[in-house]
Amino acid sequence: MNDERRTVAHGQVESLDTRHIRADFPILAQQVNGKRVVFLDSAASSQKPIQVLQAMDDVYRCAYANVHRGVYAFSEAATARYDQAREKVARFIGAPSAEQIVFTRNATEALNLLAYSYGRHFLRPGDEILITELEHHANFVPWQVLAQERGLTLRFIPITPEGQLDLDQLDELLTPRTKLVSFAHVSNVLGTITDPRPIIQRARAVGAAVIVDGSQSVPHMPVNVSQMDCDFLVFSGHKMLGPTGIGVLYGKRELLEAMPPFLTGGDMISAVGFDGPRWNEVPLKFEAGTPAFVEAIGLGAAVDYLSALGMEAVRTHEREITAYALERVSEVPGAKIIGPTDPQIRGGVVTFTLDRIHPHDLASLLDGEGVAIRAGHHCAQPLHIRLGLNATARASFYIYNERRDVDALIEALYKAKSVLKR
Ligand code: 7TS
Repeated sequence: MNDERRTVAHGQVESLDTRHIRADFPILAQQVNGKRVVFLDSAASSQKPIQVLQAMDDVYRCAYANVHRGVYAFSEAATARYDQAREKVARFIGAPSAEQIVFTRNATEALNLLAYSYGRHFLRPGDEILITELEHHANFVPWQVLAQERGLTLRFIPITPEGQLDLDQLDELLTPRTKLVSFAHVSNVLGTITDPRPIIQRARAVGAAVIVDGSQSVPHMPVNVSQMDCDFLVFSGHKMLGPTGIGVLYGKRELLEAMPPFLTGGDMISAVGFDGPRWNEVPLKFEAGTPAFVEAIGLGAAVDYLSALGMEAVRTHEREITAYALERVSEVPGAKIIGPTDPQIRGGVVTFTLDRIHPHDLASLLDGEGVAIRAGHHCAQPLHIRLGLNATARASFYIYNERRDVDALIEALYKAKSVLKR
């Protein structure tokens, strides 16, 4: 695997060799309802290659014992693999050091950690937090709760009719009271890719810390925290070929060091006496209890897999397939694409409505054809309120999807229309 463009069997040039990639994903070889699996819901969670399954299986079979405890061989082997996984993740996102990678359960837990630890420690009544109208609930609810609890003001960057952040409003929204700015690098509904740098620079000018929600960007495109210069970045392992139960919080070292712990207990202390505890060094200060180290090792294998493909090639592949899907879906009578139609600023999600067919009915009918899409508000209800829609249908793509998956989606959409006589 490398990032060169290849000519595949049917003479088409593609950036990724999807035929070989698909052979690494056992689940894609199955049939659903007697049909070839067309999995178009990777924005919710991706499928897993055998390399990730094997890395975890191997720890359980050959190197399993609790980490950071034993002086015996199994514990040392598991600890070494766990530490390596942290280093791989750090390199993958361009973090200056592995100590700046805190393992969490998922992006949601990473954002809650920030709300509890950073938010409750550094924010004062009257301070302002700036988020956007397009956030996933994971980057919405923790700030609503914090604002209510601490007397803070929550403000929102609006979206334009095309579904981009309206940055013309930024100067007005950023005030000397703004202490925190948090936004999705890529929207899980609109697919909008937001260039984080201008927001980070302007937030920095008013002294606000910046959190980037990389849940939909880190799996799909090159992301470098050092170039971006964000204060924090969060993402989930399960959306990037890794297992469930493992996520990441990257933070600037001085901020992580200044923040109090989130959860307390074993592993996160350096010593405990009857007079109280002393905290462990970063990142262990934020990792109370036995960590999900087998899952972290699985994430390390996922990072290896993606790095071997090359994240530029992953992005190019998704841009191509998204462009094709945008074109094909928009040709279906009654279909309306939600979000930017320019594939340059759109990640691998195509969200749409189909005239007079409820997205849930559509998703069920598509399932009958072996096509898995997501329907609903995609945990972005405020955005749907803003769009004036209750629900939308969403097809999302990853490294194993091919143009024929889009063709199958289109065929299934026409079939659904004829079944429902719409
Ligand atoms: N932020 C964004 C932008 C997301 O898309 C998601 C999950 C999260 C945060 C939360 O991730 P978690 O792993 O902590 O749950 N998005 C979706 C989705 O679009 N469909 O299902 C989950």
